[in-house]
Amino acid sequence: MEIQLWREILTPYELAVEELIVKFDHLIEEHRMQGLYSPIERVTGRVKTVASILDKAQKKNIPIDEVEKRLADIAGIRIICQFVEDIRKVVEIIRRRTDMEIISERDYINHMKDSGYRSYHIIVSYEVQMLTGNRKIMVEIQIRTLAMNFWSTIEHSLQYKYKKNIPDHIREKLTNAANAIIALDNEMSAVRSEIMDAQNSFQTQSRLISDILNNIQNLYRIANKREVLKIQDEFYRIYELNDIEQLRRFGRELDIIAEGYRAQSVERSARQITANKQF
Ligand code: 0O2
Repeated sequence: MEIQLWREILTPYELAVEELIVKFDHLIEEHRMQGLYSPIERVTGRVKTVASILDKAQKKNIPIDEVEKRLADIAGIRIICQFVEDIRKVVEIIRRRTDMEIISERDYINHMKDSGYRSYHIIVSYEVQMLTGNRKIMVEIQIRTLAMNFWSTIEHSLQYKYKKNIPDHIREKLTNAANAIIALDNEMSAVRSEIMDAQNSFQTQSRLISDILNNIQNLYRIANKREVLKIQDEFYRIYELNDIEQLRRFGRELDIIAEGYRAQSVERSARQITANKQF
């Protein structure tokens, strides 16, 4: 098949991957904006290369003109979670969505592959709107923890290096490492609530500080310079105390002052959302 034709074939898959990354990234953002712990840590995606599609088609005896119908992972999304428990939550989120329809699910977490590979796979049907009309395509979503991802990335590169014939002594090490990953994920689960508390309080604090700084910045424009400098010094003093309650109280008092100056911009959060999207 001509390269140009492959480009055309892969265009809707590229669009699907881009759209889904934006959607899952936005879910992370929504959780954070509401002060909630996000079960999704990060999202990546890729469209399989033509070489890799041809390779897989050949191995599975799939004729080229049936590749789109029979290869479910031309478009792939990878969702990385911090804890094993988060994977179930992400699966529930995907099940509830109306913009994608689940075709199949594979649980390689409770049913680890012989290689030691662990991950939760969902194949969804996802509609993209192209210039030429709407197209429903299959997308494979892989959901796994940071630790599982570490293992599978290393194993994947070794498979590539040894052309899928990994020597026994390395295979053995990978099996040991896979068991260590299970133990690590279990250990992390045991301290999950403490880690989540620490992360939540860090997020609350950084949101509070950013609100205070926004208020001070707004006051700079309209209030008396000397008064704003005094407020700023007070902020630095309280900040150094490292006491979230005092910071909260200061934030509330500052809100009242800013309100008095009509400086507390209602557009603030809208502007913050726009800024986040630029990254
Ligand atoms: P790549 O290079 O990541 O795209 P099947 O439905 O069982 O006939 P398929 O499609 O191989 O065939 O399904 P499976 O086994 O669920 O694998 C889908 C993808 O999961 C693979 O895609 C890998 O990305 C990942 N995967 C599966 N098994 C392993 C494993 O043992 N090690 C690692 N590192 N990844 C694995 P590709 O196309 O094989 O590879």
